[in-house]
Amino acid sequence: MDPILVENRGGWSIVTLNRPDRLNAFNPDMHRALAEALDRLGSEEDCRAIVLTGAGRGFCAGQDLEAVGTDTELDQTLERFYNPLVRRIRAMPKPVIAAVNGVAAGAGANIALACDIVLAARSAKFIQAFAKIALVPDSGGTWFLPRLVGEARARALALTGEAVGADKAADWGMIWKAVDDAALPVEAEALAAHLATQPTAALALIKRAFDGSAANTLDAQLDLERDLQKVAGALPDFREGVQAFMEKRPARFTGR
Ligand code: T3D
Repeated sequence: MDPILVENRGGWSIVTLNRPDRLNAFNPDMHRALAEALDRLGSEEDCRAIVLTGAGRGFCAGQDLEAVGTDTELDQTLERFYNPLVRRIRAMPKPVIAAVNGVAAGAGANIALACDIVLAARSAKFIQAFAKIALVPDSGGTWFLPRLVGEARARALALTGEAVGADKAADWGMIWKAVDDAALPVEAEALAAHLATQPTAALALIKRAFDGSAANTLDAQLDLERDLQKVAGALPDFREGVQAFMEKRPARFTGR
């Protein structure tokens, strides 16, 4: 069974973590297949949005604990697999939507939070499971969580490993939206299909602006916005957007 499934939906693609009997926990084969798929989709011009989801009843249970390394190897697993995965998602020059169809635990939760937009089925749960096995949250959890939900909630979630349901995650601002379970695929697909018609190169610049804001002062961020706007202003899609507005018609963006 392929650990990763990729379907091209015409303008956007859906990537499915596919080890359902292990709640899509990561082993090296799944890491390698996901890296290969994301690299390919990242450079495919006709793929303008990506949905990441899980097969079966879970999104991802993090590291496969049957395939876990020894104490001396854990840092290597992060260095080889998880850290590049988070960096790949953040640097992807098109939107990445997490469609969290069920439990997202450990690194599985934080990989979802690394995505640009997180939609979750109402029955899904986010669990910082690390402390329960005497590990430290990884895959960006200690960076994403305090920024999304604030330090008090982030610390408590990491220290207790308590599950957060999709509705509460949405109320707390950890994710964008919780939707009825049956509606998740429909909503995720509609969102991806919409984004695939939008000015992809400009959306990539928006991603860069937000990534910069995490570490920048206001002054530095104003400079970054200026620099990115210069790039955006030279894009064909900017000309098309303005022209469409003036002509009172929907824009026909090419993504360039
Ligand atoms: O290597 C490094 O560098 C370290 C990196 C660490 C990154 C991490 O992600 S550490 C955190 C690892 N993940 C966990 O600790 C979560 C473990 N799983 C759970 O706590 C629970 O399974 C869930 C809360 C996620 C779901 O619970 P539930 O009751 O819905 O399902 P279940 O019955 O526990 O699991 C279903 C099956 O999936 C079961 O197999 P079985 O009994 O039907 O044969 C279970 O063993 C398997 N499974 C679930 N999670 C994992 C797993 N198998 C291997 N690894 C898993 N992480």
